Amino acid sequence: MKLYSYFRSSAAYRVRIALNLKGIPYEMAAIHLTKDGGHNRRPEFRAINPQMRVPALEVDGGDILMQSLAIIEYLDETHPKPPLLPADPIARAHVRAIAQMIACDIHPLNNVGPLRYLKHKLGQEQTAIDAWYHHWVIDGFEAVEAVIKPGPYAYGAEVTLADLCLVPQVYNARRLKVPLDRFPKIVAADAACMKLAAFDKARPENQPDAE
Ligand SMILES: N[C@@H](CCC(=O)N[C@@H](CS)C(=O)NCC(=O)O)C(=O)O
Repeated sequence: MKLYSYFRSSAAYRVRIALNLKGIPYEMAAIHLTKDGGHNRRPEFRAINPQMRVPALEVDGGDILMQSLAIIEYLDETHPKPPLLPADPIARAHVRAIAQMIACDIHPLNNVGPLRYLKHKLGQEQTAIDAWYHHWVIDGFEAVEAVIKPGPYAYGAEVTLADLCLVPQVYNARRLKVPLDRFPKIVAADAACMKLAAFDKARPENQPDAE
């Protein structure tokens, strides 16, 4: 498999964790998201992913998959051990909800494209952009904090899809200096995950394209 990734991309980070947890070997193609206006906007990458975003995963047979949650569910279906969704349908729905609170509601507001638009098209100062970033992370984390059940992971005793979304979002929040002291459950679940080699190996700092 070949993963199109960028060390700081939290969506790619989710997929790196899944690949590591499943023990799936993969080749990495680094796509720089900021250099020269973003190498993801070049025609050759657009041909790979028309959305011009990472991650994209080329699977055996040549198909190219997009969207981290779809990729992770594909990996979970094709490599069921360890499962990333609980067996119980109610628990599955809760885990998917936590994942989507982060991937669909927090992350898109803080993504490279919208932040660049705020700066270059809407002429916002960096302080206003940082305030925007902090606001949406804190707003989203308040809800996530209310629903997660660390035990020690975000939804119980096993790592789930919820953790794969939570850990990269916490990494981003720390990088942008969002205070996390109001979110003890989030911090505890993140710390539990970071003790696992699969999460450690997926960290941005441990990627070949890290700067
Ligand atoms: N919903 C998508 C989000 C993918 C995404 O937006 N990736 C970001 C990096 S985290 C990206 O490639 N941004 C490039 C850009 O906006 O120019 C997923 O979960 O895969």
